Amino acid sequence: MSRLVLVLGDQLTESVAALREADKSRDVVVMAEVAEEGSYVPHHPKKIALILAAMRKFAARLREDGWTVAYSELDDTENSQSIPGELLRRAEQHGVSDVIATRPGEHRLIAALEDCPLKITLLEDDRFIASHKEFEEWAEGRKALRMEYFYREMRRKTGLLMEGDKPAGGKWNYDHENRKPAPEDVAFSGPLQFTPDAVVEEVLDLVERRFGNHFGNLRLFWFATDPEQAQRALTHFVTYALPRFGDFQDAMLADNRFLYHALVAPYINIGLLDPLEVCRAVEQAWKERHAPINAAEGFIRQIIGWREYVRGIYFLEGPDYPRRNGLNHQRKLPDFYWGAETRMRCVSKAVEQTKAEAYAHHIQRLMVTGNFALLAGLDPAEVSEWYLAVYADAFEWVEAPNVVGMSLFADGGVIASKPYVSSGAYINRMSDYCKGCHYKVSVKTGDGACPFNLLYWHFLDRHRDRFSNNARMGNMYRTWDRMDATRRETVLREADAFLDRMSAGEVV
Ligand code: FAD
Ligand code: DLZ
Ligand code: SF4
Repeated sequence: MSRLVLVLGDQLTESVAALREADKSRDVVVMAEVAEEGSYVPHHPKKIALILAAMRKFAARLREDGWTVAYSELDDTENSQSIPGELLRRAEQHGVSDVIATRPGEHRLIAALEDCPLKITLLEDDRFIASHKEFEEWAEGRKALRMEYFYREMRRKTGLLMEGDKPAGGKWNYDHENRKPAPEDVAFSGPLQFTPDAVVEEVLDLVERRFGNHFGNLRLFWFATDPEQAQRALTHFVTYALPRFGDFQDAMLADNRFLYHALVAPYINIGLLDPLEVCRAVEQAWKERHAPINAAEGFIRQIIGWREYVRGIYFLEGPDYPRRNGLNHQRKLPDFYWGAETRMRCVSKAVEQTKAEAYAHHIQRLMVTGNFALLAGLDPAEVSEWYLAVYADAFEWVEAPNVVGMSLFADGGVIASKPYVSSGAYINRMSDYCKGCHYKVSVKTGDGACPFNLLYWHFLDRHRDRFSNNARMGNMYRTWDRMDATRRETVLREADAFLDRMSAGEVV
């Protein structure tokens, strides 16, 4: 008896669990481009194009390799436009009722498959280093689930950057060597870019027609859309950018969108690159003395540490996690997140490049758009939806913990031990944004005061009950309390006025 084998748009590898379990000689692979997945949040057109182009190429490979593939194109008249709908249609067409699928990376889609009236077997997605069971065992009984300790377990498990049972170079973590401010010159011309071939061009036209109204520029489209291209993009990064990745990991430049970043997250997340192989390539560059330890460790930590850890948290915490609002923030997302004018140059530049590239690096996401959202008390659900929509690498299992947990502290401190908030001073130290800004980062109140400076104290003041006893925030509260009372009142009044103007739709 044959079965249907579901392969989703972020499961594009022959080694995905459902394909390993399937029988090429009799099972039917189901892949479906559907409007529901393209629009449950308004995904950036570049992200949709990446996924659909990579899906089409992957389906072609499977067919060449002897698989039977039932592939639904978005424009097919019979297309029911949802994943469960396409499974039902194919089940009827092929006279089967059994389906094997790799568990999706989003509770929404897992629930939809569980509700589908077919016999669906969900297999664990094992394209990760830690299984759910391993993560649960690690988390069991711990008071705090801090990434650093989990990361060490992953180093031991993989043997990456290990010398026997000791970390290479003598230290587990070179984080303090990853914080150089923005360099004058960047000696890397950016990620490898690919000219669209016929398959990609066809998808671009389709996406333009169907999702052209979504936020984001579709063209120039240059992403890799198959594993060979993605591998070349990785090699390009390791050769030309990795050696300086460590130093400038946290730096930001207004006119350089990529600095020394890898731009591989979209490829890893949809299955074009294997995370462990990516790490092995980076480790090899360190062994060959091509890259220093702070670069190799800094990069590998992001993948076997942060990436694995946030996935563990997403599934451990359960389906309500993405909707948490621990600080009860309710303010609506301002239009400047969707490209409307703002005078805050840091925010404007981060949004501008997000619109152009479906990309911003982690410090832009955390300390510019995320920091602002937290300081201004924006509704985490709206903020999270924005992140899920606008980044090419955004899938809920990785997006929600980073946004709801790490950036907005809306999970009540499961991920972060204190909120990532900063005044304008941090942004000024790590970037060149402030130089050309309408606001003055050195001005704390009055004309031209940087909004981050005002909102920083406003945040601390309105959450005093929650944070004043946090040992890591004591200094912040002591500084605030030492300010004279009139100054504190001015700061709070001006911060309120700024928020009111912003919420009224004025250009701020
Ligand atoms: P690099 O800076 O070159 O880093 C190397 C790799 O490490 C990345 O490719 C990625 O696979 C991994 N990585 C780095 N940081 C993280 C992290 N915090 N969590 C998981 N993986 C990480 N990453 C996503 O893949 N999808 C998201 O939706 C996403 N949303 C984010 C939202 C916020 C608020 C923040 C602060 C971070 C988010 N990240 C997300 C993590 C990080 O910003 C991106 O992985 C990174 O910017 C991708 O670009 P890159 O490939 O150039 O990464
Ligand atoms: C993100 C996305 C988009 C835009 N389109 C499709 C699609 O048409 N078909 C598909 O199978 N998958 C798509 N995806 C990826 C899914 O949304 C993703 O599998 C879930 O969010 C779980 O991570
Ligand atoms: Fe951003 Fe303030 Fe600097 Fe302007 S002055 S770029 S608002 S941090």
